[in-house]
Amino acid sequence: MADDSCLFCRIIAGELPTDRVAETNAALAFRDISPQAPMHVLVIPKTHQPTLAELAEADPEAALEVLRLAREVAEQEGVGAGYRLVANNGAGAQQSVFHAHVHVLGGREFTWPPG
Ligand code: DGP
Repeated sequence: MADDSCLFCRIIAGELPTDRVAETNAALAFRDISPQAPMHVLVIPKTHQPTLAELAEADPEAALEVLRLAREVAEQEGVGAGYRLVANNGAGAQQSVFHAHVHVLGGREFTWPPG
C-alpha cells in the first residue's frame, strides 16, 4: 500500500525523477542523492513499511527480495567481491526516510566500527 506523503513511494510511482539502476516486481534500486561511496544505491520494497524490521515482519518475501536485488546491484556495479549493506533502523540510528531501504555501498575501503 502506497503512502502519498512518502518520498520513496512517490519515487516508485514515478512522480519524482531518480536514477534507477534495477527493478523487480517487488523492489526498486536507484542511486542515492547524497552518495557516501563511489557506488551508493538504495534498494527499497515497492510496498510501504517504515523500517526494514517492520517489512521483515509484515512481508518477509519482500524483505528477501530487497536483499536479493541488493546483491544483483552489487554484481552489476562491479563491487560484488566486497560491499557494505546498511539499514538504518529508526530515528536513533539516523534513519531519515521512513520507507524501508537498504543502502548498498561500494568502491572504497570501509572501516569498522561504522560511524
Ligand atoms: P536513511 O538516512 O538511512 O533514511 O537514508 C535515506 C537516504 O535517502 C539518504 O542517504 C539520502 C537519500 N535520499 C533522500 N531523498 C532522496 C531523493 O529524493 N532521491 C534520492 N535518490 N535519494 C534520496
